[in-house]
Amino acid sequence: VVLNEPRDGYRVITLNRPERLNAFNPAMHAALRQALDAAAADESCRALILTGAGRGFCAGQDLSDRDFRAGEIPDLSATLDTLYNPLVRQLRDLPMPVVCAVNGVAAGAGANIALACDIVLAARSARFIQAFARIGLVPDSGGTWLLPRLVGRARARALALLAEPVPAPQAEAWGMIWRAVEDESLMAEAHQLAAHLAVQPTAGLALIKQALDAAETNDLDAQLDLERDLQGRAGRSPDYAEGVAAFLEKRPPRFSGR
Ligand code: LHQ
Repeated sequence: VVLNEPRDGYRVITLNRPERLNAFNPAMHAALRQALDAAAADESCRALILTGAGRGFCAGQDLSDRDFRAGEIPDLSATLDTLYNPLVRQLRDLPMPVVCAVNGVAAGAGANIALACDIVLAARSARFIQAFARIGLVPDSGGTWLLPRLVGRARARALALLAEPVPAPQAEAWGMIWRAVEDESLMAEAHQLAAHLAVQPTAGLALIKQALDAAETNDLDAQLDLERDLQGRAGRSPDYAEGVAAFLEKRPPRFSGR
């Protein structure tokens, strides 16, 4: 249900239940978590691409799953606690950049998991739907936190309350994603980006992610202190030494990722 393809310096993780537009069931959650764990444990893996098989990226929770059928009273808090929330935390805490290649519709939790990635590329024909309100639910997987930060309060409210689709070019114009690209070139662009990131100072990039995440809740004073601490660590890294040496010697750097 999840494909894990190693490339030179990075991995492509593909949600693979195309007949259900890659909707999440427990097996897909487990396989995705395992693929992310394996990537995090592999020092030679310095970037990730997350994408979907077939015409969709991810339609969120599989609503045909037995546990979510009408008639049984589901414990959705438990579902979030055990499946979606750990996934979002894991994505956010990965010590390498994650490029999301949104190949088609991203709905419900599928939209918010895409938006939780570091750099979001989307095919022009893709769309993002906060589908939750259509079925009486609340945007989850970090959506209520992330959306207002990405697109502002007014758009976040309307998107969540109306559950209207946002086409990828609109998402780019609003700053919800990095770029919308031609459908045919989506994967080529994602690979180019991941291959570039895979030879950058990975440990430094992980510190950048940490700083930007903390900035969402820190005040300026706390953030200045954090920048001081993280820069201290970055300054002791072999890749900083290599970056400066390469600059002074007017040659391309060879970063180890450490
Ligand atoms: C699906 C799904 C799907 C099953 C398409 N499930 N089959 C967290 C915690 C706990 C519980 C609940 O949820 C959550 C978080 C959530 O994610 S809640 C939101 C769940 N997702 C949705 O409400 C989206 C439901 N899907 C749709 O609205 C549409 O399918 C979209 C807009 C994504 C795509 O529309 P179309 O391009 O017209 O495709 P389609 O509707 O024809 O779907 C293709 C097939 O995929 C179809 O099956 P079929 O056998 O008829 O070909 C759909 O039933 C199936 N599918 N989404 N979430």
